[in-house]
Amino acid sequence: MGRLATMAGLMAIGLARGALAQAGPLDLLVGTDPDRFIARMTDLIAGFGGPNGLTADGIADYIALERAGARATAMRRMLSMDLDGDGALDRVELAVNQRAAKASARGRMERQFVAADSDRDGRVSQVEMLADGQRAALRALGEDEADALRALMSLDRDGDAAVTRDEVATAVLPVDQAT
Ligand SMILES: [Ca+2]
Ligand SMILES: [Ca+2]
Repeated sequence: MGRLATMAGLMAIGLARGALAQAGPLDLLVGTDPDRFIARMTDLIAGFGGPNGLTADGIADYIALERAGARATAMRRMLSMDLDGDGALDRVELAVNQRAAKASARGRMERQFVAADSDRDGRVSQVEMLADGQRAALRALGEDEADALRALMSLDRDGDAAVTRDEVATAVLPVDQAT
């Protein structure tokens, strides 16, 4: 998308907004497509909301679960190469795994090993593996996005500490489309 198109998109969003007139952390979630945002929020409320809607605890659970999933995926990938089961990955183990892998995967395995081996001793220790997993978790759901998700609570118009789909829609759609 070119600069002009981006500007036009941002202006359209600005015009389309109801209560959410101020720029803020939520902009990251709303992006240029309020309908997509509302669909995502509807799923989030259905999955993590309580009887009255999505609470701060529900948002925290969602953030933690998304990050845990990404962390587990990264750590599982490393642990599946740990042939002697000591919880760490060394160069010999990496080489055996690379020989068994497709040629196209070998470079990626090398890159991931080097990225995880923070102290450059040729071994990914348990501590380094966990740290690598934490980095993967933050790549999957970064602090900016977490801040934006937490800012959803600012849409709680009736002050019951829970955000409903209607409150989300009211915030991002013109008044006549928000029901
Ligand atoms: Ca090992
Ligand atoms: Ca190391």
